[in-house]
Amino acid sequence: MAENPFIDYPNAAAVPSALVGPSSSLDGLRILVTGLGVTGFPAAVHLGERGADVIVVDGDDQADVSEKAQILEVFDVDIRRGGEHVTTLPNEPLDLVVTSPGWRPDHPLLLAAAEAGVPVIGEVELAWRIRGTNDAKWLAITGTNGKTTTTTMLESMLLAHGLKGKACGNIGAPLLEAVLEPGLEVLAIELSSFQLHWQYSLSADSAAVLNIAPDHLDWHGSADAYEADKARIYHQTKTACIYNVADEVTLHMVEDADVVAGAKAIGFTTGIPRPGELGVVEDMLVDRAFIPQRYSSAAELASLDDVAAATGAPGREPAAHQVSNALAAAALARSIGVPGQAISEGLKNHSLGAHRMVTVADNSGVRWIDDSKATNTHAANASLGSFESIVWIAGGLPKGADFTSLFAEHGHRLRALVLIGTDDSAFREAIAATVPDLEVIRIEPALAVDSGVPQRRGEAVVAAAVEAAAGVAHSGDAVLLAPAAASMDQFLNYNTRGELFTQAVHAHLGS
Ligand code: UMA
Repeated sequence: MAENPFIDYPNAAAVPSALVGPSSSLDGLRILVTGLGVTGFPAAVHLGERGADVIVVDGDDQADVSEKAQILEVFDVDIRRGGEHVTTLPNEPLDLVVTSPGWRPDHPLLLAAAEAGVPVIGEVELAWRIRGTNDAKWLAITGTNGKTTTTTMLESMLLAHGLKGKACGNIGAPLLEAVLEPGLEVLAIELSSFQLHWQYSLSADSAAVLNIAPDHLDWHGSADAYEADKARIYHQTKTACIYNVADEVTLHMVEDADVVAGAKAIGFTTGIPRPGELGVVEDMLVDRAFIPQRYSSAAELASLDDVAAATGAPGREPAAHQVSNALAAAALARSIGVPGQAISEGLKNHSLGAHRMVTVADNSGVRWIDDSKATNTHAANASLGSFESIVWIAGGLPKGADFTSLFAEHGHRLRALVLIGTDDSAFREAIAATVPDLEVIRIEPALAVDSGVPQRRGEAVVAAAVEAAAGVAHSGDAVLLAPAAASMDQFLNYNTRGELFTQAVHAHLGS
């Protein structure tokens, strides 16, 4: 288990004290926001609106930001775009840096901030400090996989109980906007390890870590550092720290966490639960944690059929990882008193998001599956385990991952590998070590650099991958886009990668 992560923030105490609550004046504060994306834009608007002198920097000077610029202009926010603005700090003196999650801690600009003694925080820290427009409860979710599904399941359960709940955070709806939205009663917050890295005073009502497998090693530097950042979610939890009984790392995180007195450790398991856990008995999800009679009985919450319906597989047996996700969501909901009936209703009303094991086409016995959301080996492992014979489309930004165990476990089901991605070396090494005879079709990367700026040209790559897959697939095969890697080397994000794949499949089939 990694060291306590709350020791390496020498500058945390230097965060300006004016930054408390949603409305105090920030006049006179100079704040640098790194990134003009989903996180940086609302941060710059909010800080500018409160009177701070805000500079926003972004290395990309190609994206169309005209609408954002128009709004930021109202608050005199100074926007500086292009490589030359992100190599070091601006010349102006600074009181604070608010960074976007995609910026690595070893980014030269963030290293320069540390060197200059300027405190750096992320959006979660900022949102925690300024909360107060609503009095919403914070239910926080992290883990390597299943975060988004668990977050939307939780939101659905809250809504089924008549609560004004909202899914936000890494899911794509900025947390900062959610804390400023009047009337919200509960926030279902998906948090990534990147976001957790830059926060240190969050005190969620309840928090869950779903599972831990190595991911984002390039960003964090090591598996220990990744784990330590994930563990931050439990810091100062007030009501329930929810962990996965099957993943003891998550239990150790709870044991090591510094929580508010009275907070309980609650496990979830796809087996029969012990007191203090949620789990499965026959075909029912049950609660032996949040009921007074937990030592003698269990409360029924929902059925496995409800989980199947919630995950796009009505009438079938739900996948084990989806049962886990549903139990984690149920535990968070139960921790604030949501009744069993709303857990069941919430699951029935829920549908899976796009690019998660979506059957795009079923033609001449070949199923075309979009699981572009499988951006790491852990997710791809679950995906590959779902089919008997596969033409696998994989590759992208490997994020320091080792693919050996994927090939060792699933090599026998692979008819061929269609390899996309600008850097295929980690895949090549894994194949050489495990399934050297596997047919590999390499698709030429399409990343081009114009005037020093990378242009993502994934469309041609995906079209070529689909043609190649069609050439080797037999009836009974699944052609599976489950890249086991991030998309950003050739695509804007995994959504774009999945959409382009879907279009290419339809174009190929003429459907
Ligand atoms: N940028 C630079 N230099 C850098 C990195 C980024 O100039 O070194 C610029 C980019 O050009 C961009 C801006 O900074 O214009 C912000 O980019 P960002 O990558 O920090 O992303 P945001 O648009 O702020 O979106 C982030 C999350 N992105 C990442 O963590 C990479 C979104 O999660 C999240 O939905 C959003 O905040 C709201 O919270 C996406 C994601 O891929 C879906 N998350 C990873 C995952 O789920 O695995 C963690």
